[in-house]
Parts: sequence; C-alpha cells; structure tokens
Amino acid sequence: MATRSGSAAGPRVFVLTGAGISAESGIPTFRGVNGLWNGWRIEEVASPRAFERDPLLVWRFYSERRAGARDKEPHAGHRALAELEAALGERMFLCTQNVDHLHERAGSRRVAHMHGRLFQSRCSQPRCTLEPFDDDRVYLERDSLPTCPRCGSLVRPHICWFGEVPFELERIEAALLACDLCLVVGTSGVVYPAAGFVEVAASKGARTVYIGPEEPGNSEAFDELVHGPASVRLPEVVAGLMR
Ligand code: BV8
Repeated sequence: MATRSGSAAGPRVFVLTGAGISAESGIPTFRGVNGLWNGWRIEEVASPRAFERDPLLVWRFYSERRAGARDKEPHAGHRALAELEAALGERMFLCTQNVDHLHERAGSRRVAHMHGRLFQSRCSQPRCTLEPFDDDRVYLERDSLPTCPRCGSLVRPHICWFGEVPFELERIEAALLACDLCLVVGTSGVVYPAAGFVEVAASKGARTVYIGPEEPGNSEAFDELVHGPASVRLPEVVAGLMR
C-alpha cells in the first residue's frame, strides 16, 4: 500500500479504531443489530445530564459493560496493531474510540483512549483534584454507589459522554497532521470529532484507508475501503506495511 513519502525510518501511521474492532472479541457494537444502545437510549445512559438525573441507571449500564468486557480476549487484528507499534515505535499513533482494554491486552503500549476507559472511574466534580483511578467494580444498588474519598461527591465512570470534550485531542491532532497513512478500523463514522479525523489527515496529503464490513458514514473521505472483518483484513494490511 503506497503511503505519502515517510522518511527513511518508514511511514508515520495514525490508526483510529472503533467498536467494530472489538466485535469479534465478543463485545457488542453500538449500532449493530444487537448493539449496545439497543434497549438503552443514549441520552438515558451516556450524557452528564443522564448521570445527574439517574446515576444508578448509568452505573448499571456501565457495570453491565464492565462485566461483559472483563474477560474478553483480543484477536489477530489487535495483535497486528501491537506488532506494528513494536516495528514503528513512535512513528505509530494508536487512537481508539473504544473504552475496553483489548488493545492493551494484545500488547499495545501507547493507546490514546479519546472516549475514556471502562475500567477507570473518577470524581464527578470537575474541580476535585482526585485523579481517575483503576476500578473494575460493578455498582448495581443505590446504596453501593461510589463516592469520592476526597470531596464526598459521587464517583462516575471515566468516560467521555455526549456533549463532553474527548481526551488527548491536542496529541491526536498533532499525530494526524504528521501522518503519512491514516488507517481507520471498524467505526460507523457518525460520532464527531472522531469521524472528522480522516479529513484532517487527508488535508495534509496522507493516504486514508478504512477497514470494515460495511461502508462508514464518512466513506467519501477515504482513498481506499478494505472490505471485511478486522481480524482478517487488519493483519493483511499490517503485513503489507511491514514489508
Ligand atoms: C463533542 C462513550 C465538543 C463511551 C461515546 C450533530 C452533528 C455532529 C455532531 C454532533 C451533533 N450533535 C452533537 C454532536 C456532537 C456529538 C456527536 O458526534 N453526536 C453524533 C451522535 C451526531 N459528539 C460529542 O458529543 C463528542 N463531544 O463533540 O464535544 C467538542 C469537540 C471537539 C473539541 C471541542 C469540543 C463526544 C462523543 C463521545 C461520546 N461517547 N462513547 C461509551 O459509552 O462507550 S461515543 C460511542 O459511539 C463510542 O465510544 C464510539 O466512539 C462512538 C461511535 O461508535 P462506533 O465505534 O463507530 O461503533 P458503531 O457501533 O457506531 O459502529 C460499529 C462499526 O463497526 C460499524 O461501522 C460496523 O460496520 C463495524 N464492524 C462491525 N463488525 C466489524 C466491524 N468492523 C470491523 N470488523 C468487524 N468484525
């Protein structure tokens, strides 16, 4: 696969993954037939207002996802990205919209979780100094909802909800502007700003490639659409890059 002329050390590759890369590991996507959002209305569970209105409902939604994701294993697609990182080092930037830990379980060391992390929680008070912390517990009853040891406020999932600003956007933008290849895997391309990343990369002359079984909503922006599941197509694309 041709990429914009990287330097002798090889191309700079920006990778964005979405729920589709976790699908074959058994974690449901959002907008698929049995998608996560089915049965849960987005505004009921993934917004600050939802948490204010009904923190127990929101914690039940994320507790269900923690229990569902905890023991899932990565597949060959995740492992291919970990191998690419080992080969390219800091010339590869992996950004995920996913909040599961499959990239880390496959060996990826530097993962930008722009929408937060399912297995971390944080104080719900923006002014509180408590840092996000690892937390794989489930909270299913009102009297078991976690509170901040520092300020006493409710603890919330360390997740970027709709209407909130995603994490690490500066680092992400810098990597997008510098990449020779922008590889997007398994995302419907309807949630912004992630869905706009491909245009940023293309605006600087990077080659843009999408991998997935269906055309994404922003398919016009891609030079190439590689049709098929991530566990099959991603190792092929990475093998081509490593040659
Ligand atoms: C923001 C939380 C301001 C964690 C998520 C009107 C127009 C445009 C934008 C907006 C608008 N109104 C509001 C907005 C902004 C809003 C937005 O985009 N809304 C959309 C719905 C219209 N965005 C926001 O609010 C964002 N914040 O804008 O702040 C700002 C921005 C920049 C700078 C300053 C200020 C915050 C958005 C984050 C919301 N949180 N998740 C959680 O609970 O999980 S979003 C959630 O959906 C996921 O995290 C994911 O990121 C997102 C999209 O899901 P996908 O990953 O694409 O998954 P999906 O199910 O949709 O698709 C699966 C894909 O996989 C499919 O394409 C399928 O074909 C493919 N697939 C299936 N099987 C496989 C496969 N691919 C490969 N292999 C397979 N085997």
